[in-house]
Amino acid sequence: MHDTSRLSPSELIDLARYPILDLESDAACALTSRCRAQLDATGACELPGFITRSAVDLLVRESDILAARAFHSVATGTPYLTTPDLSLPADHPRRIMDNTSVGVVAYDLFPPESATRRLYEWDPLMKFIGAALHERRLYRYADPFGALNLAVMSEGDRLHWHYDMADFVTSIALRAAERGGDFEYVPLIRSAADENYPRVQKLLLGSNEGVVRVPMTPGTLLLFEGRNSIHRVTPIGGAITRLVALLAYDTKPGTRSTRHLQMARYGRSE
Ligand SMILES: O=C(O)CCC(=O)C(=O)O
Ligand SMILES: [Fe+2]
Repeated sequence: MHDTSRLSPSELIDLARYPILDLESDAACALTSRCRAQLDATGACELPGFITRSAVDLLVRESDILAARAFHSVATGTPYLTTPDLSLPADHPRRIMDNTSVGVVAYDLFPPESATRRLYEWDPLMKFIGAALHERRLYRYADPFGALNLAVMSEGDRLHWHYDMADFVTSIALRAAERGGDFEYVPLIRSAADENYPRVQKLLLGSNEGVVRVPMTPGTLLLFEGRNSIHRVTPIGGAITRLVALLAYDTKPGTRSTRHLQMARYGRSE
């Protein structure tokens, strides 16, 4: 049998479909320009089957072991991840609170031989993602906990509607829950110039208008610009935990989290 722990990161990726090794090649240029067009149109780019089926099995096996080390937190907050503004009416989006409940394995708990970790630390993947995101030079997060996360979501867990603080997030879907656990978003619902509160309020009060659902398909790499596209993960049902790897890159070096955010997400800080 093949010793899967020795696989190089390139062997985890379907390179025939996603020829990322030579970014100058015509095939890679066609792929990255397709990604950029999708990101411009919707703030998201889905790459189904990016990780091969057998590699997904390997990543799930190691994630199932790592999941035991997840820190579980429950937090109540607004979509803006700031404290509610009590000077506003009670049904204003900046006052509407909801619960997020999630387990997270921090980067420092991934052993060096972890295939997920080796994929995250592999430069060709980072260079491809940079090219797909408008040719930007990328750096891995400098945060010892936040650079790579395994999100572990069990029955009742969910992420409420929110915007991200980072410009973009890269996720790899590893295993779907029996029910729920769908990633839903409203493409570019706000911009730097317009918060679009009436539309956000309708969404928070239950409207489905404009909501796009990304089916949880193991092996999909998702590039997502979450600063202006509000998103959530619907509540998990059933006994199978939802597993997603979250790979954090930034356009500048040295980005770290605050002590406060580390405590909230990982239950410990440096
Ligand atoms: O688990 C996911 O699919 C999305 C995670 C997310 O939105 C976040 O961590 O901010
Ligand atoms: Fe998010």
